[in-house]
Amino acid sequence: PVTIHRGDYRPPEWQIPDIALDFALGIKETRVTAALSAVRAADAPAPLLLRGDGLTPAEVRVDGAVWNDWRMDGSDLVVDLGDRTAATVEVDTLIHPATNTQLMGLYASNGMLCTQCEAEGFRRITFHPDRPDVLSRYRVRLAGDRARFPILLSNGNCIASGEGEDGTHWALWEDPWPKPSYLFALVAGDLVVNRDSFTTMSGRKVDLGIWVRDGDLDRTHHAMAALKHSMKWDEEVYGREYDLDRFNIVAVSDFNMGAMENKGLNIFNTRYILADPDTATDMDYDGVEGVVAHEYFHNWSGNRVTCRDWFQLSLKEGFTVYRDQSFSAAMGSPAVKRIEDVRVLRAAQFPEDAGPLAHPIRPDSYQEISNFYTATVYNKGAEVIRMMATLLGPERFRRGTDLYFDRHDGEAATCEDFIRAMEEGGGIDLTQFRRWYEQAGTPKLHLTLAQEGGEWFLDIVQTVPPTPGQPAKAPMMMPLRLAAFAMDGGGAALPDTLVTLTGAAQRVPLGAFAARPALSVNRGFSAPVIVDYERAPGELAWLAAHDDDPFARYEALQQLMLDTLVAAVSGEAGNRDAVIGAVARTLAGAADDPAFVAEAVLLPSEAFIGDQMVTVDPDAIRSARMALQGAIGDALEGQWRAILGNPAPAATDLSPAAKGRRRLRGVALAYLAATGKEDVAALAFGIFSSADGMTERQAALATLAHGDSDERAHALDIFYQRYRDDPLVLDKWFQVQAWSLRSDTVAAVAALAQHPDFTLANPNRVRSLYGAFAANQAAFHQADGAGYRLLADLVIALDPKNPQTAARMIPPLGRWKRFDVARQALMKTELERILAQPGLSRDTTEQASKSLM
Ligand code: BAL
Ligand code: ZN
Repeated sequence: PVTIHRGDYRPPEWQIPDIALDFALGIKETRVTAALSAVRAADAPAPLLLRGDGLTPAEVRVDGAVWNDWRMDGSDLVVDLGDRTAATVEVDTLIHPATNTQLMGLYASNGMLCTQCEAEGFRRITFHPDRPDVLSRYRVRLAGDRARFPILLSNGNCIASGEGEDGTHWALWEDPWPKPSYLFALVAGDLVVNRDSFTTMSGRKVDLGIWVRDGDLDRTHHAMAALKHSMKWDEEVYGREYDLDRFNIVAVSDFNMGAMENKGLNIFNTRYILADPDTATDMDYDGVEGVVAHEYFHNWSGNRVTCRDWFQLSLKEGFTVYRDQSFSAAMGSPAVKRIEDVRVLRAAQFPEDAGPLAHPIRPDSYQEISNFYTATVYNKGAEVIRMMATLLGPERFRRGTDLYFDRHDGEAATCEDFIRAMEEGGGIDLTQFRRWYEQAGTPKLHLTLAQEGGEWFLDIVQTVPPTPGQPAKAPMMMPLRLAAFAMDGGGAALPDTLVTLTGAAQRVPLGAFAARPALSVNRGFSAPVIVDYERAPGELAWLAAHDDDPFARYEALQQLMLDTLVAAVSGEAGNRDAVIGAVARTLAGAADDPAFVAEAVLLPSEAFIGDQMVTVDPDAIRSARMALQGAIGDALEGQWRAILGNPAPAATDLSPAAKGRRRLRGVALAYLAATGKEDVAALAFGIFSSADGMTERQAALATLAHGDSDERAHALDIFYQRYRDDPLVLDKWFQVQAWSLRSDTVAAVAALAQHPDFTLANPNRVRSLYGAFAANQAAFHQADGAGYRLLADLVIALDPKNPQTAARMIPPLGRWKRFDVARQALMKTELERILAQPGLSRDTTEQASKSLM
């Protein structure tokens, strides 16, 4: 495969200010006529390069006349326009939505037609430059059978519609805002709508519509509320107003991503639109709110200001994730949201940064851009924006974003443009900070305390580990929030302080303390780094109880648990009693802030424990974690039972307090189950049966799924029978079984892959079974390699159908260096087996070959 390099960027030779598309829609066959008004941007004559993927031009016309001066270059169309400086180039093509299993371009899902164009799917619809720095005004005519496609939607405003012949009808859509082709969208199908409106800050009324299949309307209210909250929040916090008369969202069930920010016509995975208490958990509700906000916020951070090229992806994604995280924090608990976001970062991004697929948030090269929609570009990208916001403070950050939006409105911008706006708007020099865009790898801060006279100092040594292609690293600039406390309660304390780190070694004065102070460091997770610091005895327990920063309190308890777990994996005793004591003290605050307490008392995941070890031992980690969970369950049995003894809040109560109580009940049940007490299966089954909503029902089912009680089989059967016709809920049924801590999970997953309801055609279903399984560390890494084989079989079967989703399943196999030699060999064998498949996609080839390095 060809490698594309960031440094090779050249501006387009032709711009396409206007484009008219004409679709004669059919599920099996759709005829597309594209009229591109091309204007030469290069000084000298240059052919017009139109990208294509799987297309054949039926006819090419230039300025209305049939044109023969064109040739195919691979799958692209090259039109020779001589020395013209402008021309209207028309191309007719025929495409086949029903057989488009890649779900890129125009495809059929559940009898409707929809599109996904980011990053390079537009070229599967029609020939086009298909690069984000070519922006056009679109006029789109959709025509099709009225009975089959009563609803015809595209970007912008519907300016005309009418009846055609033979039961057809048509609609003409016009989007006044120039946009890149990746933001084009159309939807045609039999849909119903939840309509509402929003009045913008300048008093303009915007019609809002959420379009779904008949029967799903009642599940769209949360998404609509989230949309209206997002619109208001973006006005209040960023001064950004919506810019069209209508905003439509369509939910489709077969979708590679979570959702897509097409201008004025967002297309969503049903998973991030549909929610009601019977079928969606609190986490699902939060997911809907966050993704609706994310896609809406893209209207400014992505659409009005777009990316010059795909290397700049984090310009829109990192910034927009930061925006949606801030929004969700404002809608609920900022502390809990921060904990959740950091957990995601550590679970998905830190391993990526430490493995063969590590890349900077602005990559230097790629073979297939779809492989770079990663936790690094998204979540680490958001952390990088957050650090700039922290360094600048809210007012100067707002001045920076205002400058960015105003200066680049209507443009295709770069990460450099964003940083420059921050520098000028915020009055700060970010020269060194730019390294976050250039260097991959999670920085490590090695901390030691020093004492001179009565004064204490923190010595910080920063290292950034080598990553593929980047053997040596320079120190990063970062904001580090810290505080110090006298543990005896008396004496001085260093209040919350923001230190800007720049050097490889730096000394920070902490002040005068009579004895070694407790150090609260990287408060709020102000920088996405790993902190290495030898704590004094009792320090973590003290911080877990007394730190005034909730994130730092959470972190202290997690570190205490982690130290004990890592010790146990190595056969040492660790300090179980300290953990139990700290959990008990934290639980005492459960009535005031159940959501925070639930997060804080959760044990670190098996994968995160593994990340602390030189060689991951999945079986020892599982045993150690289960043993500690059982010990905490036993020691605090009364507290867990008391939490479950109180009545659950009504499932319709979605207040942060109610969600927190439900979360804590789920955690309590898991701790009780870990005790192995005989009555727990019956208790869980009771909760499962009497639950009035999915949060409690799923938590009870997941707990039962770990065990081997009669109740387990019974509950799984009841759940299946009740929800077998609801794809999103059936996904949960697959998921809880793939997550199971049972020793026969590999065999169970293999059997579930043969279940009549399992299908490779639906990415959600694939992720619910195999994505959950690959995250189940001990099962996936079963010593005989059966888990690896299972995942590789999936990749091989899925790649010809949907290479994008197949390639995203590979990273767990690429972590082989972290395991023992026997597992390494087994993992590499599977990667090699994948690579040996004839006709392997570019997506999977890139991921598998890099994973072997
Ligand atoms: N732009 C792809 C989907 C998303 O990040 O919103
Ligand atoms: Zn996005």
